[in-house]
Amino acid sequence: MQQTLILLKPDAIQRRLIGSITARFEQKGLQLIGLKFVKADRALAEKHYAVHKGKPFYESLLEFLTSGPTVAMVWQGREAVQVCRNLMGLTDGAKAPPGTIRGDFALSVQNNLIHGSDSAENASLEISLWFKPEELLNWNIVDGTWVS
Ligand code: DGI
Repeated sequence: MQQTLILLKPDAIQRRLIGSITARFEQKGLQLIGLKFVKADRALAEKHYAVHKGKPFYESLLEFLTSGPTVAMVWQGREAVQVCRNLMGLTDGAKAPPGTIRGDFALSVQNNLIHGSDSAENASLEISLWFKPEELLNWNIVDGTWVS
């Protein structure tokens, strides 16, 4: 079973899309094991986007991520990292195919609603940035054998 970090970024909250986006992960069959409402500070945003340090859009990306609350979630399931990336769609909302979250709800490159870890290794790093171990819940999902 794989775990991945999903963030609903400040534009998703401002646009009242928390429910519509979260529904897609539930409907796919993934299991939610961590959930919180967080206003990231600069230090957290810097760690989260460390890989982009030095790029022209870095400062604006940090400003965006710290501009308001985010919903941080950990989803678990078979191939959860790639499954979530597929549900999200391409980074640029204008290029993301219809049927994906960004394809259906986003037009911008930066304000693209959602973050999802891009590898299992990054997922475990990012989960540890946003969650304490005791904030992740191990619970028995009753239809698990039907879904995966
Ligand atoms: O994993 P993704 O979020 O799909 O994309 P990423 O890890 O390459 O980039 C992280 C975020 O940085 C992305 O969601 C939006 C922003 N970004 C990436 N490339 C550009 C960008 N923002 C601007 N303004 N211009 C870019 O070229």
